[in-house]
Amino acid sequence: MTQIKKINRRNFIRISAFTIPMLSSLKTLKAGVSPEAKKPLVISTWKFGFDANTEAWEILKYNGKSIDAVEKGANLTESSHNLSVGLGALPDRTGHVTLDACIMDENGKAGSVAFLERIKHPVSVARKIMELTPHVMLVGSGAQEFALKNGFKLEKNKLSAEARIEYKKWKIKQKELEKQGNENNHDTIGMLAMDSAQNISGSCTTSGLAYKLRGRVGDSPIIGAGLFVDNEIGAATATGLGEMVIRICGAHTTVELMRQGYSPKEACKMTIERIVKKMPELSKDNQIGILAVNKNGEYGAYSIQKNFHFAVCDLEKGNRIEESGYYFQ
Ligand code: SD4
Repeated sequence: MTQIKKINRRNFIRISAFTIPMLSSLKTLKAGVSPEAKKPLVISTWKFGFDANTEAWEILKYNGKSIDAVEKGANLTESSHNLSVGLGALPDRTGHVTLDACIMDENGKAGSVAFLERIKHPVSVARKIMELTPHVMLVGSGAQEFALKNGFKLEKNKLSAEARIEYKKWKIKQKELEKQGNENNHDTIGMLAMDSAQNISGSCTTSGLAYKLRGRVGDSPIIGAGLFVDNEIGAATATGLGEMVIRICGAHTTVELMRQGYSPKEACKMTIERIVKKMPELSKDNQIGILAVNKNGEYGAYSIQKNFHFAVCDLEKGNRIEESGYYFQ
């Protein structure tokens, strides 16, 4: 039997407080290209997103395309001797670095690589897959073969000095370190950019979870999980324990919430709340951060735990680090 809920005064105020701003935001989103939109804009996960933004801004400030900005920005982090992104990162439990990445453009085209070894710029391989093949995703040796055929170099099969030290320590103290769920273990770079033509693109690149099982693939190369772009609405990207993000298609969910009229911050918050509700046990000790931007150039972020920083660069305030709101106060 259908139940019609009586709207009393209190309910009306509660509903209006949410729906009136939501409807007005929906109106502007549906209006398409708006001259008031804050553009260009680039936003990236974590503090190291600052340098990636600087690189991306060099493209955006000269009216370059968002797809070039998110590729070049992510490339910078991939070659920055980081322990979580690129070939200098921490390995899987067999001692091999395996990389995941994806990219998505304003036309909804996407490219992705997973379980890729010995190639320095997985996000650029993903872009080539997007542009040169009828496919979205290549993995493992097939992805490597494709990369080599398309001009990428096979790098040495060797851990960085820092990663080697950490891996040795991990092998000795495997048990305790496995339990660690802190900021240092969750450092994917996800980048979202809107260019002066108001077109949105995104990229995401990572070595995945440190000491993962060989062959494990996280959310970062999965379109809809680690990254999603819909140029009519906006884009979102995720970082943190990929298994949790995949289970709720985190980035796609966030974009769909923006399509319903929620602001980027509200959408990120609602996605995080859904993750916590569906996976309460995993949420206690793990971090997920979601970042989003909409077609008006508004951005937002939210995480499960404290300490999810991100970098934003726009014309008005330049490049800076901000911290998201978070669920467990
Ligand atoms: C993954 N989300 O592979 C990625 C990487 C990350 O904490 O952010 N790890 O699950």
